[in-house]
Amino acid sequence: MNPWWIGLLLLVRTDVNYDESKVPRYTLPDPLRTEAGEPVTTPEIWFEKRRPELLELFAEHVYGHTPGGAPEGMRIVLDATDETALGGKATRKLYTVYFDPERPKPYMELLVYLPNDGPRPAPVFLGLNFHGNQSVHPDPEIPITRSWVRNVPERGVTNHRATEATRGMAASRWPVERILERGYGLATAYYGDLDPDFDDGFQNGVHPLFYRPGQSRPLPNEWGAIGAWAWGLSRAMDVLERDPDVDAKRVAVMGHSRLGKTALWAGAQDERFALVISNNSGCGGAALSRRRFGETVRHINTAFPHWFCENFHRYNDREDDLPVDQHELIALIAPRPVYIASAEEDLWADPRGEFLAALAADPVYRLLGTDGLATDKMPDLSRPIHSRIGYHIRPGKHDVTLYDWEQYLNFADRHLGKP
Ligand code: GTR
Repeated sequence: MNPWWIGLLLLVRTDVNYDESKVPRYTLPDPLRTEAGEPVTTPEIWFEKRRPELLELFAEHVYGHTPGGAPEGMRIVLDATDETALGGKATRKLYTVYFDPERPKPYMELLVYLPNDGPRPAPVFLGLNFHGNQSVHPDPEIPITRSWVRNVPERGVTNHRATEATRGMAASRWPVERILERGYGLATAYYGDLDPDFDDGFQNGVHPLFYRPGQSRPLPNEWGAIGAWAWGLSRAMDVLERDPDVDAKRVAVMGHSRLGKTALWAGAQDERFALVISNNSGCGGAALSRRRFGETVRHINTAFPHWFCENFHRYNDREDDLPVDQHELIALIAPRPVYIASAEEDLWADPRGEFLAALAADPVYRLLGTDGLATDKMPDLSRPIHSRIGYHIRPGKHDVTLYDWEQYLNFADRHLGKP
């Protein structure tokens, strides 16, 4: 029996702080000081010493270590090319990446649209999607994912298999025509091809590919789901690098929410990404963990025990003991352009904490000779800042909107060169 007040208690969670005056005092770790306490005063010390040290700390304590690079024998197959897609506006390429040379699974399907009107090779936005490639556009030629998907009863998805009715269900988050019109391509893959988003002890997805004899789950300091998704973005980059129609030096990696956390971690590790975009990524993404505003380390590790590495669970209610905080994740992207976007009503993701993390990454960007974040005050709603660290907060909820995309396109024009 479920007394009514349990429901009410769950609704008005008492363990979530949304009150700025209750944010505890905290001291952020200094990105410009090595673990041995030496100041980082030159780009050389940053790149040779501090950056590798921070990458190691994030791998060891937060996301887990990732096996390096592509698996031996990985195969990239171009299944189809259509130069008359979307009424002639686009060239559509369908790729499948087979990770295991012996077996058909796991694989990742990569959908690429390139503008027929734009320059070639084209700069490209790359992002993972939540419901299968067919969800990003009603285009009937996109294969419906055969991977495990989350149920969406309104679309007839009840047994974890995507249906025809899911075509274009996320189209509002992927303004494909607009992106093409601006001269960019779009590449996307389904995150569930890499690791289905539920806690199964890492038996499905790409993790088992890398188990050593006798190993049946990642060690406490080895990758969780976010690590696997980020690794998949790097494999998508492997594909884009080989596509002569893509300008691989101008690939922007973008993600929303848990996939925004993923985009940041991918961009931090893989310097081939020329630009990185975090859309409402929140806790474990762009937001400072030490603020404990909205979602906390405990909340996220409890609801999603498979996202981070096991070591990260040690920091539940012990944020001050973390050897890093999320501003240093942003700093790992320096001097490459990075964009942090928040939404006013998305308090769970702590918009102010996202802004403050961007600001605390600024000294690293400045050390490397860029303009960093061109303000030290949180901007008003819909007043985007497009310095090398970009930031905006827009009205509305946790989502990806056309407004967000317009900013990303403008930001990419500015920092990667207008196509
Ligand atoms: C929430 C989670 C957030 C965010 C979001 C999403 O439930 O608490 O950290 O990742 O899911 O990915 O949509």
